[in-house]
Amino acid sequence: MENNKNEKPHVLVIPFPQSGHMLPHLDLTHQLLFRGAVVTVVVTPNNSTYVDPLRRLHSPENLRTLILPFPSHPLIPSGVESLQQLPLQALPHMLEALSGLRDPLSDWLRRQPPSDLPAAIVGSSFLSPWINKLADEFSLKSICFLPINAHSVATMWAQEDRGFFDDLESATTASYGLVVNSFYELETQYVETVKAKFMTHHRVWTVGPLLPVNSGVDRGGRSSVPSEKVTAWLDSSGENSVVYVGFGSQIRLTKQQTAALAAALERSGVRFIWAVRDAAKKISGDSQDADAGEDVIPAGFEERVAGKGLVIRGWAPQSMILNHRAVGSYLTHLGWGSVLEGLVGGVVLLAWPMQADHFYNTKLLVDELRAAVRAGENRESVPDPEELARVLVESVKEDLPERLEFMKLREKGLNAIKEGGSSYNNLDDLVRETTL
Ligand code: AWU
Repeated sequence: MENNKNEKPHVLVIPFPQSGHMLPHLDLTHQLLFRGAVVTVVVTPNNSTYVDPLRRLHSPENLRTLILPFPSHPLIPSGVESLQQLPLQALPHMLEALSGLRDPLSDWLRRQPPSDLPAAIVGSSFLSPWINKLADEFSLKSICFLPINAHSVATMWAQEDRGFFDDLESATTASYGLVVNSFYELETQYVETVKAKFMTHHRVWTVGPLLPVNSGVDRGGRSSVPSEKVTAWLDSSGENSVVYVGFGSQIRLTKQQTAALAAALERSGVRFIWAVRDAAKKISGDSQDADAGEDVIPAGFEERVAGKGLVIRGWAPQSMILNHRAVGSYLTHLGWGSVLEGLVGGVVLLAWPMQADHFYNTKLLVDELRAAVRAGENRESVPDPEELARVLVESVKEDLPERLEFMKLREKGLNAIKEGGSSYNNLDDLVRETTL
């Protein structure tokens, strides 16, 4: 992407602090920098480490970080600056708190010399109600980023009365454009629907699968198990023989679900890595019973599966695991970032949808494209260990029909991000749009 020497577009990036949003948003930022943009990333202090992988790749002249204090909120414990540390019910409080960034950002923009003002903001759609106003105040383009696919956008935006999501959706449709972490060849008709029915213009850019800037061991956080131990364990496993079990950065299983999953893993006899999230912090007035969290793995389980299974409590080097040749399938909630990591890693997805877009991702991948296997129902369901064990055993078989279908999608996705591919070209177009 050729840029006029002194015409490097300056983009203000404002991500939403939750791994499923922040990680792909920073992977997008890498693509903007790679195409010659200057970027200022806005984070709060405890989220600054997310930018480290980018700092290792780009000069401070091109990649700047604006660290602003996290705006306090009565229902968010102090020190908490990311939604994944809280139950999902805290989302409205988090959105309300983050709207407190508007004034300090307005002051910062007012202090910038005109030559250094950004031309556009690429902000999280979740923050678009106030980002749009900030952009208008300084005549900047407000471009929204969502880490989900167009099928989910079209489905969710067609629904009525989605509470506070209605504000986010109407602000996003009123913005200059929408960027989604998907690829045109995966869901052509849904991309066209979002353009025609919601955004009512062509500026919907599919830019994925966004490759992790750092698919290394500390992507999104320090691995709770030494990475060399995870790698050695995988290296000692046969090709496509391991099932990776993980439900993203937000979901925690109940004790009953954990027990059923443990029983299924034990019965199946498959080799597995199981990432178990630590317990969420309580928000005041939270009536939710204690989440599963760490140490609810049934007593004796790890001893009984020693050699066959590896339990990682806390943060797992998920992207590295999914890219390892030994991993053949992934029991997942179908959070979209995780789906794309499974796609790039070439593993079969076993769908146990839990919230939000997971159900629409299941409809797309399992029902429509027959490229994934259903393995669980929802946030409350407790799987039958016998049935789940059967699904786990089947999932590591080479000739599984869903594997063959998913590999075809993988091919399309990798072509989309190659030079000349649809996502590659959309990223070029997006950077051009931030200069005009
Ligand atoms: P993922 O897409 O799984 O997202 P979630 O964390 O589930 O959060 C949005 O993301 C979805 O639309 C929402 O429904 C919600 C949200 N990770 C890791 O490296 N180690 C771990 O132990 C756990 C997670 C990484 C993982 C991925 C990200 C989670 C998009 O689901 O590799 O990059 O965290 O993304």
